[in-house]
Amino acid sequence: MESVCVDNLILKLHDVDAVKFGEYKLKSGMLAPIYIDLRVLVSHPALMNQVSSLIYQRVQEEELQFDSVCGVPYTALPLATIICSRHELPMLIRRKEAKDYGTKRMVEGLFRDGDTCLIIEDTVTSGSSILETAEVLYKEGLKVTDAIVLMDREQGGVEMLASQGIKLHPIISMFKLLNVLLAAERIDTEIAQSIRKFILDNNTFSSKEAKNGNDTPAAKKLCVEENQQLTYVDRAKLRNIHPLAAKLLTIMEEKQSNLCVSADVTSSEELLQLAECLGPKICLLKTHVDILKDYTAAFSEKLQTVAEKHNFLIFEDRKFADIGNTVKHQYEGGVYQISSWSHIVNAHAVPGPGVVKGLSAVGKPLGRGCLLIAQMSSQGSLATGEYTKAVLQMAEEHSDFVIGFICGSNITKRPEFIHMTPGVQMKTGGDLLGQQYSTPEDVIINKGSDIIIVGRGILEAPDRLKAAESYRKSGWDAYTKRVGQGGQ
Ligand code: 5BU
Repeated sequence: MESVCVDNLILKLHDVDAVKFGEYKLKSGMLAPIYIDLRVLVSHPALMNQVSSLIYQRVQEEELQFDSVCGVPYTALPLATIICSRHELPMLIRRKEAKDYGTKRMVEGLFRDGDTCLIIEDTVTSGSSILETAEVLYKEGLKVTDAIVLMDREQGGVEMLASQGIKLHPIISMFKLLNVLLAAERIDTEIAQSIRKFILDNNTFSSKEAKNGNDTPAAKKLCVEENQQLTYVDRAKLRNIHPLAAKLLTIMEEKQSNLCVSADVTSSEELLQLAECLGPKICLLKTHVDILKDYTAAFSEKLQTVAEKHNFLIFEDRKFADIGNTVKHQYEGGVYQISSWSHIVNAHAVPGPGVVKGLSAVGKPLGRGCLLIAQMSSQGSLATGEYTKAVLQMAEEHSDFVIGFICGSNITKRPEFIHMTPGVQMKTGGDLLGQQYSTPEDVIINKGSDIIIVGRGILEAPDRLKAAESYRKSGWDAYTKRVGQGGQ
């Protein structure tokens, strides 16, 4: 229903020339193959109503909590007005310039110190106009946690705002817009392709921005080396981070460990001994509970006790990959009752968003988190390119439950997502069944991942504890080098 509505809106926006194709000079001087001008909306009252309804629908779907609404001047101002009037919500108006007589207020309307204000915007490229409005609101003692935008050009705005603690909820993304116009034969494949390339090549959330000096100090710090210098502890403090991700990042910093041991053993006693012995060295213990020959509920209780004692989290590498209704049962019920003891699980994105929704229905109320499998370490994996990008988008749309990815390299600059990489050994190479190994340094420094997942590199070592310590140290040294704290 919702997607029919959005598709229809996209066509209407094209009809009224709010979306144009050709060669357009942007404010920055750059030539762009697409131009989006939502200022024309005011001349089309039916469209204004449709857009306002979609924005409010999003507010409800996301269950956003706020005390007032502010539209970024000027285009989003009438949209905010319609929404606030229709739903009887208090509105604030941000002045572009303080008037030189009277109160000199920058924000008009009633509010209290500490109130939360929801920002509404028509289109986002870098996110700077939302940030500008948020900064005016901050000065008045207001908080901004969320913003809704009709059209996201997917050029880094979501990531930049996330780095500033603002979660952006886009209604139409550039890629969606292109797909709809392509399907309706309003544009041809060549134009769609050239715009996709332009968007991917012109992401504004990059080190260039920081060098230009256009950013706030926090954004500058985040942009250096594409977000690689932010510490785990800095990320744990991000305003919009999932509490479980924050907990994991805090454990990592406290234990100086970005090591996840993959406890691929077949007896529960051996697994518990492993957890007890390696517990102090790890931030996370990964299990494949279905390879245990003697699983009992008592085992999972004991494992939780060891996890608490040594302060690590448990990650059941279950790789859910069915429709929402089935994964719900697989996660909650059966012999293993995974949701009752595993802090983190993972899922393939193949079934579409239903898999995340099904898992989230069980896991979210328990404070659990999920990793989406964006890439795999095995040779010939199909999880690459466009698939990986679609996984990222799915994660962004469900960031209240998805805390990160299984991947081979950093796939998003959004610092609240944790990247975990399997296929790690001290030497590169592989096994006879397609596993491929990278070194801890390569994974953390060159690939920009956060956590190394090590199985046989430790399990097959003559001294598992000694091996775990050397992986912990390699992973941690690589991280300190990456964030520029090495040798201190
Ligand atoms: P190894 O012994 O370090 O090769 O074990 C790697 C573990 O990570 C093993 O449990 C796999 O099931 C798991 N894994 C992986 O190797 N590659 C992947 O892409 C994913 C999981 Br997803």
